[in-house]
Amino acid sequence: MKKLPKRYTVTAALPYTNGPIHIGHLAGVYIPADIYCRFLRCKKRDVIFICGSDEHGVAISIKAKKENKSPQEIVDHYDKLIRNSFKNFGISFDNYSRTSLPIHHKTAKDFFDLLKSKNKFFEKESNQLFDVEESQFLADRFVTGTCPICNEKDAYGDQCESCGTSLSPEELINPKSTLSGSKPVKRKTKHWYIPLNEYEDFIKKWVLKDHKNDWKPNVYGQVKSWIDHGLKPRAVTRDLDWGIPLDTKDKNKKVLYVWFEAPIGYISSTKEWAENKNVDWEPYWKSKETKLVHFIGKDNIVFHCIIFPIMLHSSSEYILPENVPANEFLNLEGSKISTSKNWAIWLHEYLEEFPNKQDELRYALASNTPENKDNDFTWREYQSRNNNELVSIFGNFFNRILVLTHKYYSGKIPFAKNLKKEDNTLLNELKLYPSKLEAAIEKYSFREFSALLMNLARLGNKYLAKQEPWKLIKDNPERVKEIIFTAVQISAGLAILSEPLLPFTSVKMKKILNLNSDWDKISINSIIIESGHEINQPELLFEKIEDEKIIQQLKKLKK
Ligand code: B3M
Ligand code: ZN
Repeated sequence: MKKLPKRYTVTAALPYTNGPIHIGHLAGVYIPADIYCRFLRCKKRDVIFICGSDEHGVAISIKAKKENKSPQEIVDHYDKLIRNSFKNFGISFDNYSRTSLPIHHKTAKDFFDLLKSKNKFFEKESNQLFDVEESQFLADRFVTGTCPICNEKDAYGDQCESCGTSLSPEELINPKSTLSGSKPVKRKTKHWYIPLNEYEDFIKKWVLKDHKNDWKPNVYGQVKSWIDHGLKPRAVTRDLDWGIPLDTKDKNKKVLYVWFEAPIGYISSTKEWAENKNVDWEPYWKSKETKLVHFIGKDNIVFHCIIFPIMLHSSSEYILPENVPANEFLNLEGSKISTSKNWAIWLHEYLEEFPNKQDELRYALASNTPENKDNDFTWREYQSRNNNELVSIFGNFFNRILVLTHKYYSGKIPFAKNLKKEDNTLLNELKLYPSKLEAAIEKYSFREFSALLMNLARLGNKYLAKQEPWKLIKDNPERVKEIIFTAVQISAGLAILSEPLLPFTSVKMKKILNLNSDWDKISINSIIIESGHEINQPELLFEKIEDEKIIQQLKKLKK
């Protein structure tokens, strides 16, 4: 039996504060991470769930320019919007910070100085792309061109989003400034570089050997293809006026590259959390007894599986991530989600149009998580997941049992004299669910988690349909007591085991059942609720979503 980690540090990708959160972010990163952390809390593990806003980077400067606002105004607006929509949706971060805060500027600068003091960087003067009209050096999203690896038309100066390769501006074919559209010239400038090429053996051993079997194939495959292409030195500074200044005194606007400092944002957010809790942050990032897991989308794999681990490794003070279960992309109604084309379902808008239906979306997205390949969200499928599964199976089973308990026994769980074979078969099946669900989580398979939970409700439904207690109540009331007693245990199991995936519904169910939850108890004894226990009045857990609601959403999207 593998020794359990003493504590868990779980991070979710820091969203850029240049736009709202959409369902693609939720499906790929935040719901999986939230299910994982809620599950660990159900198991009473020591876990911190860390995130925050990623507030630097060229994308924010571009947005500011476009809206004729300052970058600070842009990040303040979206940080608030994003923070609120995560909170309303039940993404249970232990801390949500932001990289424009002083604590992050200091933490990132200290990290840079630590590596510099260990001679982990080298400084080099080179010819960089420069936009004369804007008198601005061009890096990252300030420059676009054809990707030299996959020929994608609009690759960026730091990364090609379609093949994921990390690039440098001078590698782009036919580069063009995204500020003025002009053809860039070359200008001399000095930058600090991290020689990633010197760490190829380290990455080969750590990823390609040590994590060959426990990292997801899509992640392992991408890292392997980078290694095969060979790692190159990467600039960790930029000539920009928005970012973390390298040296606050000198005015030539050298800042830390956003992808150098953003992952350090996980550490600053942990420090902020620890300060608020008055505990020590270091064990969560420096102790070998800590399991570090990064939840990200596939376009962030190179930064979380190669660059940031090399930074952590070369500091010789920090631990490395145990796993980076990156998911693929979620498409919407057959097309790629696009912020610029407004082809997205924004989280804050969803909550306005479907108030209190967080779990309905969580369930639809988790059941469809793009775990190993891109997947498609359709409103029709969302409706059928809700109507045919949450309403007709899960909610219907839970409600019928409680209505019968009130009808026959005025809300008191009946005493069952002797359970029959089919009752015990069902109860033994219930006992297996905690470990079945745990196995799915350990594989970061949230689709499986979601399907298993619905299966348990199906078992309950099937049992009720077969036993038909409503037909026996006159002639065989004793048998009905046994049936209701057995079925109530399934309801209680669902209330407890649904917490990671359906947190809002789980709270409702436990309230109705008057139940405290203990995840691990179920695998020992599936009699969760004793006879005589009083339950409260039932309320419907889910309601049907009508066609016109879906048609309205499709119209809105196509507009
Ligand atoms: N801000 C997410 C993105 O690519 C990026 C993640 C940073 S995690 C340190 O949208
Ligand atoms: Zn490419």
